[in-house]
Amino acid sequence: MTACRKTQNEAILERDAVVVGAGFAGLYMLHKVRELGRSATLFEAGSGVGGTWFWNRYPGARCDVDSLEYSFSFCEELQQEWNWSERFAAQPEILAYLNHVADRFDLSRDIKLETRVVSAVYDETRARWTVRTDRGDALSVRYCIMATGCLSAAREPEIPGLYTFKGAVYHTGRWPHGEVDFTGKRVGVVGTGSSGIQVAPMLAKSASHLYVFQRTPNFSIPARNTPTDLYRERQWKAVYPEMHREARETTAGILYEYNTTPALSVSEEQRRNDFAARWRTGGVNFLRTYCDIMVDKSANDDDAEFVRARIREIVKDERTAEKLLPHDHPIGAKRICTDTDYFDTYNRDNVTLVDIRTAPIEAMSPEGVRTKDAFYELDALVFATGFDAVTGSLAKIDIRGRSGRALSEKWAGGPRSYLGLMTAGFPNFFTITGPGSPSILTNVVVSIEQHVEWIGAAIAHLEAYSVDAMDADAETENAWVAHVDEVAHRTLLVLANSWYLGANIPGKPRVFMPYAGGFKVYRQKCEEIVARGYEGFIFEKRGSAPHAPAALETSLS
Ligand code: NA7
Repeated sequence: MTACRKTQNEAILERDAVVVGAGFAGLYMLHKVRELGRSATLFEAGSGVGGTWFWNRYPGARCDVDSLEYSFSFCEELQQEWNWSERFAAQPEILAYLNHVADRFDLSRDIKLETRVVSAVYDETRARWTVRTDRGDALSVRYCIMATGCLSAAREPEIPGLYTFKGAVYHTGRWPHGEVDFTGKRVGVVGTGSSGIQVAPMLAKSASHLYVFQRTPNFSIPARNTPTDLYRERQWKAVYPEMHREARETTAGILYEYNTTPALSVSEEQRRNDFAARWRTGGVNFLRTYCDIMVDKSANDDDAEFVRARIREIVKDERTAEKLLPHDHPIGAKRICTDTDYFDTYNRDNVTLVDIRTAPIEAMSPEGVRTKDAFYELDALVFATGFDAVTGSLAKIDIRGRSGRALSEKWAGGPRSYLGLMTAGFPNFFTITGPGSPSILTNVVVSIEQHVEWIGAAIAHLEAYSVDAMDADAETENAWVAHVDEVAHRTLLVLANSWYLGANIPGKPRVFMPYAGGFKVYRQKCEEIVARGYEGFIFEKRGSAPHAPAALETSLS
């Protein structure tokens, strides 16, 4: 339904749904809402579609999930017609894919670019959301769907004097369009997470000198990227739906080689051989060498020691190698990185590792960076300092549910949701890959598809039975939040100061945000909850109801 309602001062456009964000999640959600015969507007802050892959266009940006798996499965023709050129696609190719998806499904006519949603307010009397943007749009919708992404609120450190620096400053998560030429420049990179580890080797190739400012050394596994194996691609395409179905039966939503053997049940020699084999194959599959690496500290220590030994082997200068060895967290407790020649980069004469753990950055001046014990003259500075993950983009929007309660207030002690899909007190407000769902611990495209399909089915259900509003039950939500926390504490994931826990943002409550119980278990729970009549959800129905099924009737409040 599309209509226009005039209030005292403004025209408010009426749509069935608003979708916020035009990444993988938003594009598929828009398509899904349309499939249901409902109207939707998608607002996107960027000047193009692509979400994470629109913004993170820094040199070296690349996915760490196999391209054949990091793509949509909802349309067989789409799967068949798209050809990936590499095992791990680089950012431009993923962005081209998402543009292709937008064109193929004619999504753009409902997408408003360069428009940031600033508020979403629930009106209990009408069971509708009023959504406003920074361009003056006002939309009244039944369904408010946040596809804002887990890694989209880029974070720049506050360094005294930063704005006096006369060189260029970049953030990997907000990289400019067009070529940035570092030829002959003295460049600094702050941060050695995935982005820093990907961008540093690229910058080292053109910069006259590259300084990598490292606060915490990180584990990284060689990606071993290759051009697409055409034989393998043909094999996949012959059985694409089966491959995706199989992936949905796994812990990570990825067809890794999962080993069910505990690490310490085999000999030390066997472990060395197994780790070495996975190291040779490359990729994050490395963490699946044994089944208990993320739950047994001794198994994890052994794995970590193997990687440290490889770093010592690769990096020729011993002092640099020692500084690069991660010791402060279990391997995999921070998102494992994959790289192309990251550690080798330190063998170049034009690359210096600067340990800012022992001598922190104190200030910037027009000429460069001053640490506690030295000054580094720079022409450009690249922040690879990460994101206010999972909740950061939602926190930027003034979201108000029942009785005008702000989401920021409800989540002041950490995000609270039921299944990462809904949060009690915010009816018809859905989050795709929200906190409390497996999201970034999985192949996020698989998680996104599962969420979009779940939300689509919920909307179809509400429409079929003329239900006005669906909400999470507060008690059930409390139980889910406790469960998410408890599951995380069964693993080693909580032993790092990671963005999973919000530990990278000063003042952010330390709560493990994604659901660590695995994709398969989570998906089954979601399906069972629906089969039991949307157990743990509350339905509100105002007008006279047509026939409602028993399951719906019992849950109507
Ligand atoms: P990450 O993984 O959060 O890494 C950020 C890096 O920046 C990390 O090494 C941080 O060190 C460092 N950092 C952050 N703030 C500072 C300050 N103030 N000073 C010095 N160093 C700092 O972000 P990425 O963009 O690399 O990757 C995010 C995800 O995107 C990744 O996991 C993939 O899933 C894709 P710290 O470890 O906090 O000491």
